[in-house]
Amino acid sequence: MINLYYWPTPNARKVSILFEELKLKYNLIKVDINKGEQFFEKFLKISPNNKIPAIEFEENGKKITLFESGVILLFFAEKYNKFYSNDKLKRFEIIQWLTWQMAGFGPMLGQAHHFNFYAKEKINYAQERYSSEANRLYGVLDNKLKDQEWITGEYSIADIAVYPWTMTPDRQGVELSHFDNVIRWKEQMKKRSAVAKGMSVGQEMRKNNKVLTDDEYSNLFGKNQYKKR
Ligand SMILES: N[C@@H](CCC(=O)N[C@@H](CS)C(=O)NCC(=O)O)C(=O)O
Repeated sequence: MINLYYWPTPNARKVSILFEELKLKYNLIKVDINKGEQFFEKFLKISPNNKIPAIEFEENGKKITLFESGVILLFFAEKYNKFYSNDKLKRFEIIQWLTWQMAGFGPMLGQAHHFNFYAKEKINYAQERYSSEANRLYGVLDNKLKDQEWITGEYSIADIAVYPWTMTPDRQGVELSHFDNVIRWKEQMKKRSAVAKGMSVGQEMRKNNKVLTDDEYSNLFGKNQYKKR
C-alpha cells in the first residue's frame, strides 16, 4: 500500500488523480500545512523540502520515499506504462510539458494567486507581473490545445499535472473566457471519473474558513518557514 502525504492543493491533487486513474490503493495521510505539520521531523525525513505531496511505499522489500509531484507522476507512469508513451520522442514531449507545468505554469500561477489573494499588503507591481505571466501561460496552453484534444495528443501525465492548477483563474488574475481551448479541455478533464475522484479526495481536511490566522500565515509564508526547519 502507498502512503500519500497530502493536503488538498493543486500539487497534491496531481498525484491523487494519477492514483485514481491507475486504480491504485493508497492511504491518504493528512499533513496540515496551515498548522505547520510539514515541519514535523518524521515528515521532513520523507520530504526534506517541507512540501506535500510525498509518498512512501515498499517495492521488492525496499522502502521507497519520493517527493516532488512531477517525479511521482513520472515514477508511476513509467512503472505501469500508462498515460505515457513507448515512443521516445512522444515520451519526451510529455516530459517537456510536465516540466513546463512544474517549472512555469505551477510556480507562476502560484505567485499570481499569492499576490492577488493571500498577500496582506497588495503590491501592484507584483500583482501585474504575475497576472501577466499567468495570462501568457494560459495562452501557451490554449495554443497547444488548438488542434488536439489533449496536451500532447493522447491523454497523459501532462494533462494530469496541469489541470489542478486551472481551478482558480480569478485568483490568478486570469479571465478564462479568453481561452476557449482551455475551457473545452477542462470540460473533458472534468468528465473523467478518476479526475473527479482525485480532485475531491481529502477535501474534508480543509476547514471552511478561508482566512488564514496569523500563525497559519506564518507557517505558510512567513517566519515559521525559516525557523521551523
Ligand atoms: N514542486 C513541488 C511543490 C510542492 C508545494 O509547493 N507544495 C505546497 C502545497 S501545494 C506545500 O507543501 N506548501 C507548504 C510549505 O511550503 O511549507 C511539487 O510539485 O511537489
